[in-house]
Amino acid sequence: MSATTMPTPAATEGLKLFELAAADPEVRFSPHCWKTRMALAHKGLDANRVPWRFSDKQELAFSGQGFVPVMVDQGEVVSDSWQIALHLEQRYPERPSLFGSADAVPLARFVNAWADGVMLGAIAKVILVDIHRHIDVRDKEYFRTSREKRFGAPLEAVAADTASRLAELRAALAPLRSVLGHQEFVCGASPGYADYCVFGMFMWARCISGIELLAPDDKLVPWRERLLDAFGGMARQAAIAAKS
Ligand SMILES: N[C@@H](CCC(=O)N[C@@H](CS)C(=O)NCC(=O)O)C(=O)O
Repeated sequence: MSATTMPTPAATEGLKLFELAAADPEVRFSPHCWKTRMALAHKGLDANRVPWRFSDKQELAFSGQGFVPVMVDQGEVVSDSWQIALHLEQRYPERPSLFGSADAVPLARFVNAWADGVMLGAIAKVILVDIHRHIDVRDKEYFRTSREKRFGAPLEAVAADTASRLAELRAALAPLRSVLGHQEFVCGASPGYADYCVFGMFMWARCISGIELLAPDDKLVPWRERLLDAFGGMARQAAIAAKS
């Protein structure tokens, strides 16, 4: 049985994962938290998943920083999705490998950096207003202020021209499209952590926005479908924010 056909496991005792939640606590939309969800499923693990909001910074004080995902594994605290992936690989070597081999870790690091550096900003420009609409009322002011500072303009102005923003995103995805024209997954014949770094970005948009990022005939669609179906359809079944 390959990693992705393994059924979604039951919650694993001793593993706790703090995940960003929308106003609806079932909607967990952070791209980085999705990388970790997929990594856990790949390892056949699950965690007690705790909803966290931007305004709950003090709840992460124990981790020494203020961003999610934060994972607690048998009392050991690990923050940052990349560090969590490395931790899971090291702590659970007998379970399916996230990277294939130690030699492949640097390349996965590049894919993660590409997803964070190129995809995240391009997708944000499409879905910022939807994120603001669906987050908890206590988070709205912080989100608006911090993101308007980051993008240098009001959220509505950044996301105003959806067609142009989508065209920019789709152009930026060309390298991914080229790779997936030759192979089933970024990692080759079966998915690995590099796939989850990219897929997490799509899950971010899927969970929080009604806007479809890809054209129906995009070569990336079949790859995304395969990952939505992985682990017993875990990602496909994830709660999404109610369209309004
Ligand atoms: N490099 C970090 C990034 C984590 C990150 O930016 N998390 C966001 C949620 S997607 C967050 O916690 N933001 C809190 C804030 O903006 O105050 C990782 O990969 O885990």
